[in-house]
Amino acid sequence: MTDKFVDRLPAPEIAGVVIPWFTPADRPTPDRLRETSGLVEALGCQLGFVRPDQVRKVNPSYLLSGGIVDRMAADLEAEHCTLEVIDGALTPVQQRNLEKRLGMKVIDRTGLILEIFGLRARTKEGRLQVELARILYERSRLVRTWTHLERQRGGSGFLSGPGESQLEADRRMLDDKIIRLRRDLDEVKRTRAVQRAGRRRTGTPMIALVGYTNSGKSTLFNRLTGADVFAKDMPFATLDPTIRKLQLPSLGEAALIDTVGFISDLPTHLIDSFQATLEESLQADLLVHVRDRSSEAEAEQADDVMTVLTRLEKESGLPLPPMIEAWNKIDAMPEGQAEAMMSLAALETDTPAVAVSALTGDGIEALLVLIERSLLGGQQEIELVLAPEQGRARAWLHQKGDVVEERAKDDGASHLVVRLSVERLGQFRSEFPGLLNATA
Ligand SMILES: Nc1nc2c(ncn2[C@@H]2O[C@H](COP(=O)(O)OP(=O)(O)OP(=O)(O)O)[C@@H](O)[C@H]2O)c(=O)[nH]1
Ligand SMILES: [Mg+2]
Repeated sequence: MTDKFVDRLPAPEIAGVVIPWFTPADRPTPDRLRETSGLVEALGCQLGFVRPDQVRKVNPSYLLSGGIVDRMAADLEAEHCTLEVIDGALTPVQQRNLEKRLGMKVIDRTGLILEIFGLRARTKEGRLQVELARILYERSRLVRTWTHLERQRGGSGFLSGPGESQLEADRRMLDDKIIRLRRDLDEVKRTRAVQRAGRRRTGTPMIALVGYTNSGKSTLFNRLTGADVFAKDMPFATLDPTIRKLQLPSLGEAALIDTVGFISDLPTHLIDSFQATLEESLQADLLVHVRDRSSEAEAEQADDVMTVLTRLEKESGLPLPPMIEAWNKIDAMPEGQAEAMMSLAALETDTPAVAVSALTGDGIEALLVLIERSLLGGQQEIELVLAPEQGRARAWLHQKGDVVEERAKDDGASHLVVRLSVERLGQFRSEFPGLLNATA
């Protein structure tokens, strides 16, 4: 059962792609068509055809109406396609019915994104996360298939056919794998926490790039750090987080993180599995939201990014760090528009912004200045327990920080919640090493 997904698709496949839409509001834009084509190509497939199709009434067996499925079958044959991609969500039953009707493999948007992640994962952590996402996806399908079969057999009471026990066994096997993978991932998470603590101790501010896939995060990362990270015009070029040193004009050394991009309808299982990677960004002192201002779908993309971030914030319990925006790719705009974009960015007050081009280096100096200013202005709340003999640290915090809460514990220790500027926090860390980590 699971092997179906663990196996790579043999390349090159020729894919016929249908983007189902339901109401005028979700009619695919040219940008969405490009995004879908990019996803299919990122899988190493050739494009037979890409076509939006309106679903006026959902057909429970195929999602799409009989007429559309017939036309699809004809087009798939005419274009010599070997794979059908439905850029939407299929139930397991719909997927199986379509595969039977069309006589080829059918994958939906989640399946497509999981396949791409599978190709991109390079580090141990990346591979573990993708594997977990696949198995969670597979298991959710298994359960639904199973209940479906059960319903079909409904009323037969005690009947427990060989099919059902096989599915139960499959489910148990997947559960075992899930437990093993989560355990391995916990190990990775612990290693990361140790590395992070090391950076904290030295007081190095951490800055994370976040944004929609293909917005230019890696290009900006390379530009800012002089690194040579893989940046390419394709979705999910980056999967595993990379950290490099960055020199700020007056604060000196900082650490910059480049990480996986977001996409609309990011599969839930991927968010769950990539929690550790994504949370790395939430631990930063500052987020730089990289937006491709040359894209027509820019506003929706920014919304999608914020939706994922808010969800992560809720699930992890970690508050979102302060955020600024880098409005990227201004070189790809007509001159007048680029200038307008720059003035607009300067006026931005809610989330401070700078217009840049990661490609040409335009605006990079201004971005560095804004990063620095935001780090200095940023406040962070820390929570720690100080033993009675750590009176000097306590006095330091009272003098230089904003003590929000202080409680004396039975053993004479004090429990403190303190707000500090990022700069002060760095000073505290270097002056009193180990105090924050001990209670973190
Ligand atoms: N014209 C222009 N193109 C840019 C700019 N920045 C990045 N690009 C291009 O946009 C494409 C995607 O860039 P990446 O840096 O890989 O984007 P990313 O956000 O890291 O993408 P993922 O890792 O896939 O999420 C590449 O073809 C870049 O050359 C820019 O300022 N101007
Ligand atoms: Mg990248």
